[in-house]
Amino acid sequence: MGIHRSKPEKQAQVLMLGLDGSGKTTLLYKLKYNESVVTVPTVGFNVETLETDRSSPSLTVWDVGGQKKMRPHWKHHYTDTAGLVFVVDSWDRKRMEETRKVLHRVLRCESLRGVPLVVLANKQDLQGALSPEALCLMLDLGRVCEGRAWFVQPCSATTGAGLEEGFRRIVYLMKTPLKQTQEDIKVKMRSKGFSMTAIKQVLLCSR
Ligand SMILES: Nc1nc2c(ncn2[C@@H]2O[C@H](COP(=O)(O)OP(=O)(O)OP(=O)(O)O)[C@@H](O)[C@H]2O)c(=O)[nH]1
Ligand SMILES: [Mg+2]
Repeated sequence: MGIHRSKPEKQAQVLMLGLDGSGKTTLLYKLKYNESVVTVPTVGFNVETLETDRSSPSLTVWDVGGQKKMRPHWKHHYTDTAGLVFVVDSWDRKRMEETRKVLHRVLRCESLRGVPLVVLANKQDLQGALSPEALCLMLDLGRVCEGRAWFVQPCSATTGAGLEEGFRRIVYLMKTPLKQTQEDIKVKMRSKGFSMTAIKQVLLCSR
């Protein structure tokens, strides 16, 4: 799926998933109202509209509860999803294996085939948080994201750092065919004088 038309749609659905406690609700309200809310575990979902630039559709963002008992409901949101945002608690190494399994299961769903993915490496404000590169490896993203556009964005829902970039990235991936995405990154990095090694490293995190 995705948005590959010259005239933008008025709105596009972005589905935000991730384990319970990864920070989905906190970041949704930080983005929408620039407020730090005190959250309780989401039972059901929250939905908010985020405006983007004029040439892009506004985003209807669905934040669905991530507790185990909520995960069977995720699939009901897949059909109209144009972009997937998967939020990870980068600090919690103990739950990385669970995170990997859950993410892989989601990505195997036929109805999400080819849907672009942004992994938000959240809680970067905490000392000892895993880097995006480390997350790429631990979640085995290179292999599981074969055939889809993807990117790992470091962020903090507490400070707000990286959140807008993450959602700008999902809009970009939804609008841009996969090959073009990689080419754009290469050209931009070359023009800024980055070495081929650095470019390859970035492409590893953004196929
Ligand atoms: N330090 C830090 N804490 C965060 C960050 N984002 C969220 N938290 C905290 O993590 C806890 C869980 O956040 P939620 O936003 O409720 O998590 P959730 O992903 O919506 O959880 P479910 O609704 O159960 O799926 C809260 O105590 C938040 O304050 C962050 O970037 N940094
Ligand atoms: Mg929540």
